[in-house]
Amino acid sequence: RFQHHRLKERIAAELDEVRRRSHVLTLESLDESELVAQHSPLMSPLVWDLAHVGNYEEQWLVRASAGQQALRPDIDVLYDAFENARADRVHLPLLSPKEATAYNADVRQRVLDALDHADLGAGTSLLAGGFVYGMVIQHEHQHDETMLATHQLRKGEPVLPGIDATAAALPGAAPTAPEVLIEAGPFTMGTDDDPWAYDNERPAHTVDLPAYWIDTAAVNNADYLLFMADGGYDEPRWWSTAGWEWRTRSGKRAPAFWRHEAGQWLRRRFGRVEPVPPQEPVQHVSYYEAQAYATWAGKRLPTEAEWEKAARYDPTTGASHRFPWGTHEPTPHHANLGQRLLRPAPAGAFPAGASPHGVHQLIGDVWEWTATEFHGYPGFAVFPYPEYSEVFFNAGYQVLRGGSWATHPSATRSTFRNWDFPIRRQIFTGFRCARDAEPR
Ligand code: AVJ
Ligand code: FE
Repeated sequence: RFQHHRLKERIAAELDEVRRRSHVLTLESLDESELVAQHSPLMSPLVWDLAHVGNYEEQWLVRASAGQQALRPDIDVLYDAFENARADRVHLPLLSPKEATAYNADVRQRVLDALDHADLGAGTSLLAGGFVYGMVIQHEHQHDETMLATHQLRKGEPVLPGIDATAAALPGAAPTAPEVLIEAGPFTMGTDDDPWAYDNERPAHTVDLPAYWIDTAAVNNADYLLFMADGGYDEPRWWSTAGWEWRTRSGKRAPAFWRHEAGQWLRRRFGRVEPVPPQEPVQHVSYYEAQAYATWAGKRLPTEAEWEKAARYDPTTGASHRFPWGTHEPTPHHANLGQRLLRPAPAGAFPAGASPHGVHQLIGDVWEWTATEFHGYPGFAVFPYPEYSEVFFNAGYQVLRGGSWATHPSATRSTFRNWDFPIRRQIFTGFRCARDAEPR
């Protein structure tokens, strides 16, 4: 009982925290005309995300869990992501920012009332261990990261608090070795017992990998500029067939949001134009650009299993942990998460977050492209609905791992799987390289 009391307090605090962040990204930073505008055909109007997270919360915590009637059955269809493509949402009769805020508050009040009486005991129900609350909290955090991508695509003056903070407070020594060897052998991938893990992270299963090398840091802007200076964008031999097709069709020759001016590379970050910082991990590159860089460097992208082994396997005990550093919840010493800095940090800034093998910053900073297409693990079972994961399996999505500086600590871990199309660049994604230990 005491345990559940603590869990409920944590759930209520996390619900409150995520809503505050959603409000910073909407009501507190932009006026109504910008909230209802389409900043990019890739993204929803921000006011859609705002009411969508409330509608999702209502469906799962008010209706499915507490068994109550729908507050606004008429709006479900507007906020169903499968009914309306992102580019079309601006044309729907959406709730205004004021209406969305009132609706969300109404939902939240019912959720907090129901939480008081909820039985979070054992069993396989939605409520067991607080799973469905974790699902809803993580969902809103994921939309907060999506809303931040909308802010990045938005034209205009900076509006986000913290945009002028520098990364200078994060020195940290660069990792001593550029890459480490992960010995051949089995490890436990995925999880059976992580209380907030999504269905796609389950079940735990043994994967036996040959030995491989993996970089201790993500590829940084200085590295990436060498690839560009070496004509990387003009050499089909570095690119996959699909990648070269994308490169020629799109005409892209640099990461998104970069521009070359008066002999130097600048980037636009949330409306602020600044020189590209050489030591920061490169971000806003497509899977195809990541692949081409890796090939040019004589390496390749890690598979998803290689990434996860590097991020959680402890060779001295044989155990797989929730985080590279072990089981401790992420703190600001472990990783660059949670939109504290609005940018990735240089290599070595989080020595306390390194893995037992000495691989740095696997969690936080930038999502990392892997060489694996999103799929279900052996023994996968839908829980609680197929539209979260299953409908995206084997459908041309590439797995992303680790979380970015924009990801909240409760919405990532070493088993967490994200996915997107290989051409996408608005997300906060970079990559690290790997290579075989034995010639194939
Ligand atoms: C896991 C980030 C790919 O945003 O499409 C949000 C998360 N699912 N609402 C997405 C999600 C339903 C999902 N990603
Ligand atoms: Fe959603």
